[in-house]
Amino acid sequence: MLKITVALTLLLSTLVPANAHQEESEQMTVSHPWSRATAPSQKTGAVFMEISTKTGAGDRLIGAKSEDADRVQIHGHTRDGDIMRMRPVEAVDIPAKGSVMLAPGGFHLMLIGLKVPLFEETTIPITLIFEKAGKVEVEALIEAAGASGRTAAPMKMDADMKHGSGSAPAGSGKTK
Ligand SMILES: [Cu+2]
Repeated sequence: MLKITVALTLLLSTLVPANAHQEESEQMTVSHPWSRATAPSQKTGAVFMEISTKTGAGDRLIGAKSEDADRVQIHGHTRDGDIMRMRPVEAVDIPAKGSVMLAPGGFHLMLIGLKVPLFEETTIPITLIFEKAGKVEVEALIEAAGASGRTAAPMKMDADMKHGSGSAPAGSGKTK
């Protein structure tokens, strides 16, 4: 019986992809934290993940840090005309018994002043700071430089912008 269990465990650990890792604390689950490989000259990087609360109260991500970066900011995106710009935000609200996706095109953690290049298939330690849950340590997996991530949110910008791009029918709004 034991042999079967061991075999099964080995089989499972082979099947589960490396990016399925997650960190759990009493109040939080952080699923698949990941970032992209960087060139040696690149001093910034973005980290993505899914954060879920298990409690009925919700929580807020209010900060983050990493020993491999000078500082880590929480960034969001806002639309500025046709351009999506990222900018620091104070916090990310995690709804009660809900989850928030930090994904390309949306919220992310910005690594500023990277001390080491991020190499594919290594990890970078990140400390997440929550208002209620306190510190949660995660290891973000470094994926390929161009990775969009299993968790990538679909980019809807193109479709949305088409509304305004066509020219209005000639003479609309005017009477002859
Ligand atoms: Cu950013």
